[in-house]
Amino acid sequence: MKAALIGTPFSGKSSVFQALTGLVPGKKEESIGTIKVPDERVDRLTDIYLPKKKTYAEFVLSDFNVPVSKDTVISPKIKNMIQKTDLIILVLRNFESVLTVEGVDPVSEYLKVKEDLIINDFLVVERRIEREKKEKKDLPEKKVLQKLYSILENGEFPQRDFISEDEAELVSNYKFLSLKEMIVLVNQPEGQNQVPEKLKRMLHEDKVDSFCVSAPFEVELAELEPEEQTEFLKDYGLTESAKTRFIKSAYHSLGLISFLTTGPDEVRAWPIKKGTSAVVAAGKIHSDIQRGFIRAETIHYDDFVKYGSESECKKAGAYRLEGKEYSVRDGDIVNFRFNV
Ligand SMILES: Nc1nc2c(ncn2[C@@H]2O[C@H](COP(=O)(O)OP(=O)(O)OP(=O)(O)O)[C@@H](O)[C@H]2O)c(=O)[nH]1
Ligand SMILES: [Mg+2]
Repeated sequence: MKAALIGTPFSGKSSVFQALTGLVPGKKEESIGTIKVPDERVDRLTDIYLPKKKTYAEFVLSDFNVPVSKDTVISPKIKNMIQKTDLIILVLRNFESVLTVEGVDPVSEYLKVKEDLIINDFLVVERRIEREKKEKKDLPEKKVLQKLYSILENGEFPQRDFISEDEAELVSNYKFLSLKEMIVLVNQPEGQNQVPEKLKRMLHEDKVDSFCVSAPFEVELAELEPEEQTEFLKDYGLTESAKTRFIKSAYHSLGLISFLTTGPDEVRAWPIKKGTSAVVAAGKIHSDIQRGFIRAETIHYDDFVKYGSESECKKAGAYRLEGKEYSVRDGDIVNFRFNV
């Protein structure tokens, strides 16, 4: 899964990048880092299978170092980058900064970015509908475009449940920005642990997940050993790091779950969207496995722990042979049988 940081200049994007990945962004145009998703199921299965390698689910995070115009943070480069990502992380500045003459106004920052994302898509939809009229062609996605037109025209985000997955698929080529999942991080002084009320209400209405961070505090925290981190957080009345909150929020916003694979080579967690069928999940591992899919041998992690081994699971009836359409569950340990 890919995620990308956007926001006004000096809002703290690069500091957030450092806190989440542990890497200091360089001078390059794009800095890339990974965020591994801690998963005790992977740890426990690794202790049992002793594989050569263990691999957690991960997010690949991008931070951009490109000039942003005064009028919009969605410059052509940023737009291009958003189109390629699964998740936008918008950082809003809610602290006084000597680096800019702009005042502190996270609500306006949010509304401006929202407007820019929406206008961008509205113009694309409008142009496409106009062209279709001229060409007198009936586009298969016409209805979806008309739906989008009416929502975007009102300056609203198309809600996730407003178009079905099939409809979204029909317009996937357009790479609409306003259909991307987004999380808002409000960067504010340490000790202020609440998103300002007005902003919170707006984000709630827009179905956008949010939480606040103090980026410099989180950078310092990320440099500590895990045990020290717990103490440090407690001193500030917190229980979770920004990294932990980000992972939870990203899984929630993107509707993700993880399934697991085991073996002598690798124990691994794979992030997929809730509701993904077994055959599509197989394709995440390799296209050959999807193409030659026969069955998904499945044991749920909880059953594996309860009965202690694969053979005990079989005796207890907890070992299942699932077909292509089986909807993979969080914590399923899957072995795909395939033939190519
Ligand atoms: N007081 C305060 N300073 C912060 C906070 N977050 C970031 N800063 C400082 O603000 C400056 C800009 O932070 P960056 O993380 O570089 O912000 P950015 O959004 O990446 O900035 P650009 O990439 O230049 O647009 C740095 O000096 C940070 O140390 C904060 O929450 N409070
Ligand atoms: Mg930066």
